Amino acid sequence: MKKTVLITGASAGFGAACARKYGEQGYRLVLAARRLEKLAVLQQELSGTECHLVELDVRDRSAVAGKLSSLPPPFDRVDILVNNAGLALGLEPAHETDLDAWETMIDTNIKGLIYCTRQILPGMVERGCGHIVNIGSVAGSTPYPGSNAYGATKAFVKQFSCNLRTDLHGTPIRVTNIEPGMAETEFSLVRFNGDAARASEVYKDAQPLTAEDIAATVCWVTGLPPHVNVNRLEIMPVCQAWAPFRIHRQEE
Ligand code: NDP
Ligand code: 8X3
Repeated sequence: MKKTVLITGASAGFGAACARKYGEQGYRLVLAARRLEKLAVLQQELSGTECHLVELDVRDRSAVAGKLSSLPPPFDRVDILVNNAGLALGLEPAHETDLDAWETMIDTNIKGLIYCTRQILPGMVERGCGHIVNIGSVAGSTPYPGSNAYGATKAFVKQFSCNLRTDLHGTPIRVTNIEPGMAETEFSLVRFNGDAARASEVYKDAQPLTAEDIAATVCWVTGLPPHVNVNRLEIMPVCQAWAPFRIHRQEE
């Protein structure tokens, strides 16, 4: 039977690539994001795929509840939820950062993710079928300068994913946290507030992951036999690795 996948943040980057990949594989799609016009273009591109678009700001708790509880059949039976909507804002050190930016990241990456999960999960449990894929980040495990609140939101996603697994023990529902490293999408453009030159510096002379790499990973994880649960999957481009510890030495 045809399965339904709901992807948040489907208007760009990983989310749009997941939509294309699941579309190719014959899934029915529920695509959510704030930029409805981008979703409409994607829907046109995916002609032949059953698509339902939802203009949604995941930070808006009542909109999430209202819109995701009133999906028209057959889109209302969500088999796979890809909690992908998210962002980083800025790279300033904690003492210089904009508190609004921290709040936006917390509202989107943490609160948006739990609103969507809480809305979709009961139906999965009732039907005895479902997979929640959260898009975390290497930043949820590895600190780096300027990651402050962003990394902390992804650490939440990592632990929340594990805790969901423990609550769902005894049900067939699967939960996976995908933790990508550097990938070229609109991510840096958003992080640097539309500064395209600064965003492109991030990827200069490197070979970052692509959105398609992550979509292939998400589809692979959800396509595994139903008794297999990938708990966490960290994925980096070969050109990226961890930094050494930094020692601040006193001046002579
Ligand atoms: P993009 O900026 O390309 O895409 C982000 C998507 O999230 C867009 O579709 C955007 O849609 C959506 N989004 C942002 N805020 C909201 C909101 N309030 N409500 C609904 N949708 C929202 O970035 P990526 O594809 O790279 O990022 C996807 C996820 O992957 C994020 O969670 C990010 O933290 C994570 N990630 C990214 C990495 C990277 O290097 N690119 C690495 C590791 C993790 P719209 O603006 O239309 O609402
Ligand atoms: C996005 C990857 O390294 O910029 O989560 O934090 S990174």
